[in-house]
Amino acid sequence: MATLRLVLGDQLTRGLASLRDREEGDLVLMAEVGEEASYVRHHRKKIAFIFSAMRHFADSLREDGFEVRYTKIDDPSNANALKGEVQRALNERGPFERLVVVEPGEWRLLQEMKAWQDDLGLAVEIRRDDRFIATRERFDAWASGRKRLTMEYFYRDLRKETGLLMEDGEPAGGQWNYDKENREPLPGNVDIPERPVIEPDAITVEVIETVRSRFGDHFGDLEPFGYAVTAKDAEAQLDWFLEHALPRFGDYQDAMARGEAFLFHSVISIYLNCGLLDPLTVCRRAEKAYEDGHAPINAVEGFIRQILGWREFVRGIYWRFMPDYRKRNALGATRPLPGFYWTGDTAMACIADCVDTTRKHAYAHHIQRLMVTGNFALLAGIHPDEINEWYLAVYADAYEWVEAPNTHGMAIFADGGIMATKPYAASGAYIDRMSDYCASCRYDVKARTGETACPFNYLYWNFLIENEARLRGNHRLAMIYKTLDRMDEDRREAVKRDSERFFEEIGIADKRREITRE
Ligand code: FAD
Ligand code: DLZ
Ligand code: SF4
Repeated sequence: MATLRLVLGDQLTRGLASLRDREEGDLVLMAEVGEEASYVRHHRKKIAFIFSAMRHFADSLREDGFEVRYTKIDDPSNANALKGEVQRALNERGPFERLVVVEPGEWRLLQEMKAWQDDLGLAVEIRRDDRFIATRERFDAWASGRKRLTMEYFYRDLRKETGLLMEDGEPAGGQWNYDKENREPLPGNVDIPERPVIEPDAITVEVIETVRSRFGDHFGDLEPFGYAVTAKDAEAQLDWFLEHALPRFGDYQDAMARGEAFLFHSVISIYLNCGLLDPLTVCRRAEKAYEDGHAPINAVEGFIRQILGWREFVRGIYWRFMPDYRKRNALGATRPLPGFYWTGDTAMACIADCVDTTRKHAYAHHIQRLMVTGNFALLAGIHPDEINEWYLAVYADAYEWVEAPNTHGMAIFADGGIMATKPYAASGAYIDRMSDYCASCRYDVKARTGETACPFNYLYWNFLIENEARLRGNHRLAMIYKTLDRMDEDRREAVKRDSERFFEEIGIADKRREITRE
């Protein structure tokens, strides 16, 4: 009997484990469903990107001889849920011997799928997702027995195992990590290369119209739409990055500039995460740029570390610690998300720019996510559920396996220190050093308290005061708490007063959410 093969919206890879052993009579099922598009209110550009990439992928499978059943979001008989679509396929095209699917990237959906066998009365085979460089078992073997899980050590092991940037068993250039050379602010005279934009084809245009009419109340601009939606075009975007931006990626990796969304970043996470690009191939291409003398070691090592190091590491963390991971609220944060995360309507120039970029492109680069919107959520004590939901919804590359460790762990320290040894808290001085935001801001980054002072400045100390009982024991914060100890009572009071006033102003002072678990 034939096999039904379900392919999800982030599984658009020709060599996917569920597509490898196809036989005559098998049917591939793909479905645009309301449930996946709305379980968080995804950015409209993200939905358009995924639906268009899904439709192109279905066409490419048909060209390769697969029989594909594809349900569009506006199909009147759409069950609007993945299980419902499997059921419809069974009713209309069955019987099938089994359903084969690759494990999804989110815990909630994996749990749901595990119940399908009983619910549907059909054998369900959930295969491992082998589109990562390290398996989940590889990560667990490395992690077990260790007191601290440090990305750097996992990364070095993977460097040795893959041979990436290794020369005679030693790291290329003599150092494992060039992080200290990745922290330059942007000089005024630097030329930012112009990125190629891909014109939407007829399929994408149709999808954009459908998303416009069905998801009108979701956040984000649909147009202009310039992302690749096929593996071929995603590869061309990678080629462009390797040629034009990689050489300076290392120097300006942490820099931010007003109105400049992409700078020297690759903008490939959206393709990697839905399967249009392969992580190991991307790393090998970058390594080749170093070997050819096209890009320096600090750029290539920095780039490879993000993919071979961080991307693999966060995936390992997610699956090792879920579902407990997302329930943690180590700092007992309870405030609701301020409305300006959606509207950008704030006098804080840094936040306004990051929200603007996010609204336009469903993209912001790492330091904008970590040190601006993430840092603000940390300092203001935003409830983890609210800020996680925002990150999961607004970025086109967001799936919980990668979003949660970065947001819940790295940005807001809600995991209590699994991802980071201390909270990434910073005052306005950091943002000022790494960007040109403060020059155009209504607030004064040099002022520490008072109505015109940069809110990051007093919120920083208020955060340390509010969390003193939880954080004073952290030896990496010892110096900072010594400084707080030396702070006179008047300044402490001013910090608390300014923070309360500011929370009032932005409408989050009294609306506290319940803490589920510290
Ligand atoms: P580049 O800067 O060019 O880096 C190259 C690649 O490295 C990226 O494409 C990505 O695949 C990988 N990478 C870099 N940093 C990380 C990281 N910390 N974790 C995992 N992979 C990384 N990344 C996502 O893919 N999805 C998310 O939902 C996501 N949410 C984030 C939330 C917060 C609060 C923070 C601080 C970071 C988040 N990141 C997320 C990580 C990072 O910001 C993005 O991967 C990166 O900005 C994507 O842009 P790029 O492709 O231009 O990356
Ligand atoms: C993100 C997303 C969206 C918006 N829509 C769909 C969809 O309609 N059909 C589908 O199969 N997948 C979609 N996805 C991706 C899934 O949400 C993703 O597969 C899970 O979150 C697991 O990572
Ligand atoms: Fe952001 Fe403060 Fe700088 Fe304004 S002054 S841009 S709020 S860091």
